[in-house]
Amino acid sequence: MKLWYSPRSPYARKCRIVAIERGVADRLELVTADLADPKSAQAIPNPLGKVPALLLDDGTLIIDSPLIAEHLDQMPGLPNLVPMEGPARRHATQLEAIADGICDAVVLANLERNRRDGERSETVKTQQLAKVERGLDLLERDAARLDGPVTIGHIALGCMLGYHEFRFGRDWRRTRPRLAAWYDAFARRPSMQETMPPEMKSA
Ligand SMILES: N[C@@H](CCC(=O)N[C@@H](CS)C(=O)NCC(=O)O)C(=O)O
Repeated sequence: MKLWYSPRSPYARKCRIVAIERGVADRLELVTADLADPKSAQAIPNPLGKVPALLLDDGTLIIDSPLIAEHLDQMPGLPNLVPMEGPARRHATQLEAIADGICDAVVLANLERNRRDGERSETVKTQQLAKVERGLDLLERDAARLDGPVTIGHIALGCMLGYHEFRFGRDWRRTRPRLAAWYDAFARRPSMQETMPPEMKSA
């Protein structure tokens, strides 16, 4: 099966980490997409032109990172990352949803600030960054709940914090010491290191 990804995409990174953590990464053929190059973006089999996109050997297309992650989690491999049911599942998938939602806001705020003069909306950028701040505050308040076995929620959170810091710097840490400490420890995992784009390491 083939996974289209771009190295900086936090959603694609989440799927690659799931594959590594579950010991199924060797089953994935990685296809790099350059989202800034229309030709490369058009080659992504996702009609929405987004990564990640997973194409199974039988031609089935799976898009949207939570669904791709769940598919990778259901393959035979190391212990699961998406709990099957009950409060554990709700907690893991809610954490994934808030982390992905913050990522969406970071992506939009970054797009907005990079627009040309005259096209940029400070209002949109400010609104998106306010979502990021509120989301990070919630995660800081709930940081005690991050203890326990690694799930898809932790992986999504690690990818989001890495991407946010890459785009908007380390200021977020000032008022979120518990989240920052959690991230620093989590970022040392081999799967996080292996999937970290070089420009993120030096950011
Ligand atoms: N909800 C999607 C979001 C994927 C997404 O927005 N990917 C970005 C890269 S970080 C993308 O492909 N953007 C290109 C575009 O929107 O044209 C997921 O979780 O997979």
